[in-house]
Amino acid sequence: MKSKISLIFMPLLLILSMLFTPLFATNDMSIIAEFQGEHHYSGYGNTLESLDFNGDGYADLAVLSRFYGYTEGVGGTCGKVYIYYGGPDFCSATSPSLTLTGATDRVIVDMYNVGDINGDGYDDLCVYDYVPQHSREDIRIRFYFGGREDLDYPDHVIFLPWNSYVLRVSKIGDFDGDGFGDVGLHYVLRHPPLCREIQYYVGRKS
Ligand SMILES: [Ca+2]
Ligand SMILES: [Ca+2]
Repeated sequence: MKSKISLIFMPLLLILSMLFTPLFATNDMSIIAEFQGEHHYSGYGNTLESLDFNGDGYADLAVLSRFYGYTEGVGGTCGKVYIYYGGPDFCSATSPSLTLTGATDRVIVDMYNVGDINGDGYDDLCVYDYVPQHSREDIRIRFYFGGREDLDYPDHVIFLPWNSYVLRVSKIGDFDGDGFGDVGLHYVLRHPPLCREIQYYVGRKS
C-alpha cells in the first residue's frame, strides 16, 4: 500500500537529466516543465507514459491522475488521463490536448503505451479500468488508437474474466512480424483457493 505522502498535492517535475546531482543544486540541469494535479490527493503523475500519440514526430506525455475525484473522508475516486502533446514549445504552460475521466462506478486504474498496434504509424494508448465492487468484476482494458481528436470512445475493448485484475499491459513490438504491434497482457485470475497468474499475447493478424 502506497503511503499517503505519495498522493498529496505534489508538483510533477520533468527533469532533463539527474546524474545523481541534488535536485535544486546549481548546475546545468534543466527543468523542462512542471505540472500539478487538479486537487489534493489526486495522485497526479501516478503513471507516466511517453508516446507519439498524434504522430508528429515528437514524444507526447500521458499522465494518470489515479485518484482524481477523491475527497478525503468521502471517496469519489474516478481517475483521469491527460495527454500533453510534445514539441519545441512544450513547457509548464502546455495544456493537455486530450483528457479521459473515469467514473466512481468505472474507475481508471492505470494506462500503458502499447506501441502501434493497428499499424497506422501512430502510437496507441491502453487504459485499464474496473467496477469497484467486492467482486472486482468487469475488468476492462480499452485501446485508443493514436491520431484521434478525442478519447470519447475506445477503438477496441477487452473484458477480462470475472474476479481477475491486471498487473501489466506491455508493449512488445511486432512480435510475429505481421506489421502490427503486439501487446503482452499479464493478469491474475482469482478463483480461491487458487490464484493463477496468466500472461498472454494479443495482436492483430494481417
Ligand atoms: Ca507527438
Ligand atoms: Ca496506431
